Amino acid sequence: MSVDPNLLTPFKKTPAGESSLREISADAYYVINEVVVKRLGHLPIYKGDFHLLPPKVQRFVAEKAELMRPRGIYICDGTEHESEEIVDKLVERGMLSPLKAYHNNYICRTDPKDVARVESKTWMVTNDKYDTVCRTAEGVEPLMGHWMSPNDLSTELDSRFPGCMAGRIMYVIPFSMGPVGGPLSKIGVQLTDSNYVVLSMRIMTRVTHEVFDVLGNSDFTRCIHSVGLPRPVKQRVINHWPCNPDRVLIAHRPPEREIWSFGSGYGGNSLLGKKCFALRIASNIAKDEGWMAEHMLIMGVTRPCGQEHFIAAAFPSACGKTNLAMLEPTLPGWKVRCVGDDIAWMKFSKEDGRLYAINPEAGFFGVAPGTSKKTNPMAVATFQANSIFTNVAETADGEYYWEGLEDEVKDKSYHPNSRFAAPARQCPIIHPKWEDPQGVPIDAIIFGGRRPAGVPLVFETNSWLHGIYTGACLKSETTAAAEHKGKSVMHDPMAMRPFMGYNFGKYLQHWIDLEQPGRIMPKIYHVNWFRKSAEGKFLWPGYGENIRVIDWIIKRLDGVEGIGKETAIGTVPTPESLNLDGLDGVKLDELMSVPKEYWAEDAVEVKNFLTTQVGEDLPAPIRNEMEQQEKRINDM
Ligand code: TSX
Ligand code: MN
Repeated sequence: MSVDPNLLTPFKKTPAGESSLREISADAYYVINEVVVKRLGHLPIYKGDFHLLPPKVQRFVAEKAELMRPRGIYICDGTEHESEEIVDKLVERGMLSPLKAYHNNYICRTDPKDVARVESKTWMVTNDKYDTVCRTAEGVEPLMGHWMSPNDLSTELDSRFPGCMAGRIMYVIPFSMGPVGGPLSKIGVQLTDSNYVVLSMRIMTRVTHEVFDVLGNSDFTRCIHSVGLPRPVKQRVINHWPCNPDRVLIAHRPPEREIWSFGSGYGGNSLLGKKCFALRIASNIAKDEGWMAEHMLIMGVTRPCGQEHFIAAAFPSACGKTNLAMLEPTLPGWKVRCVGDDIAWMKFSKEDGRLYAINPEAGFFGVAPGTSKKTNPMAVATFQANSIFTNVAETADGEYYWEGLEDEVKDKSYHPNSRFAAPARQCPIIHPKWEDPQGVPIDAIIFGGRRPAGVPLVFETNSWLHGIYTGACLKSETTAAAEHKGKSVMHDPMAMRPFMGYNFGKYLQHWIDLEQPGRIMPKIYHVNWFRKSAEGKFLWPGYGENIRVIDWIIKRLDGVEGIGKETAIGTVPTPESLNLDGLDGVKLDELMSVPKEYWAEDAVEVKNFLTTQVGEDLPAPIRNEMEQQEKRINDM
């Protein structure tokens, strides 16, 4: 069956900003309802009952089907049968192959041109440019946020989406970020022509028709995704992975709660619930509604005495966030349980004034290389079944392979950004409250980065405001792999640089505004597992030993006296206060030192960064924190 071409109107661009791709308004809908349904009537519905969708979802689906002209519609329901049906089809086609050493694990290889998030093609679309980016100094390219005008978006969409699903099935994925119906949760509906995306969304989000029942009063985020390769395909499809790398576009319309993604089937480009929705769009919703959408893990830490604390932590990439979220403590009697490894949605309770956090995701989409029984046994246990591996290598025995695994296998090709997608519920140390719709109460927020020099293992910030300032100054060492620039320390404010949904100055102001009478503000810390000696050796063993740092943090939360030494940047542990039982050779002085020369130079660099990048948008209280800290450093 195919679409009757006579029923397809050529796509018309509307003037001045309003893309004609806008969904039909509720008022206008009844007029054209018949037309839309008639058009849809010629489209086979491969699964699901269109008429059972809530009217606003019907309008969304019908309008976008008319635009993208798929050969049929498949309404996902999240059942096991659905997953089997799609997996079988993909295995038959060669897009997926079973990893025979495990139960229900599959491997998938992408087109080598489609292997990572594409920041340069990711845009926020707002009428006012300065709703997206800061008023940077003249000639300075904004580092956070990438703005496109609504008019330009119309042009870009009009040249990509009409007819882009020709010959393909359009999958309708109803999903919830957070437990379905929970007070902190949000609904999305993603349209996609990629069944890999369907399978991945089923792991990473909660895909179910139940979301339609809770759509009554609330709205949903509209997610439109296409691999951008209508049939008949003119290019060669590599690895059975359709994509259109030259035409990639990922655009967000925060006021409309809408996401358009074209040309890539990979990760954050195509699993729109994750970075696009749960961070970029959600941070906008959070600002409007008074809560927080952050790039943070959530962990529960239980001390030998049985008391538990919850910690949220933000790190730039390549700092081992997933490893920390599933930490195996080396100190006896301690227990860590994982609530989430990437994103935290947090809101202050009106009842007890504490900050409650949920993990909006349902799975882990982790970097595979470096993940092993040694570095993260709990992650390894999590992906033994029902997982999808993308761009990893496969051994002759039907096992996954990448660097860092126990057995060294040569000549196996995996990509450095290869990934596992695994259901969170399979994690042996997943927290019993990980799906509590109310969330868990956060006692401390940790920022961190890869800082080879100058930055102590841990320090406590002086106040909520000083903590925000410290988060705004977050930096981390990166390997500029492709450019062969070697390693360099880059700014990644709040670990949100690639995920900022709006003007970073306004984001900082939002954090400031969160401090209100009656609220119990979490204490804010900064950690650095990656400080090196003059000889280039790591000064801290890291991994499971990091529990010793968390022990100190919790003692500080408890108000234990005499364990902190004030410095210009915050409070570091006194030498005796860090539990080093059974650890030899840690050079504590070197690890904890706050060198004046380093921080004086850093103060200048940071001031330059905040002045040129945030400019007038930098809230006065943060500017004040910056000036106070510079003074303290100069007085050292
Ligand atoms: O994840 C890491 N964490 C956090 C763990 C809970 N990694 C890996 C980062 C890449 C994703 C680390 N690497 C950590 C760390 O705490 N620390 C280091 C640096 C390091 C590497 C090797 C050693 C020590 C430190 N090896 C020995 O000391 C023998
Ligand atoms: Mn992340």
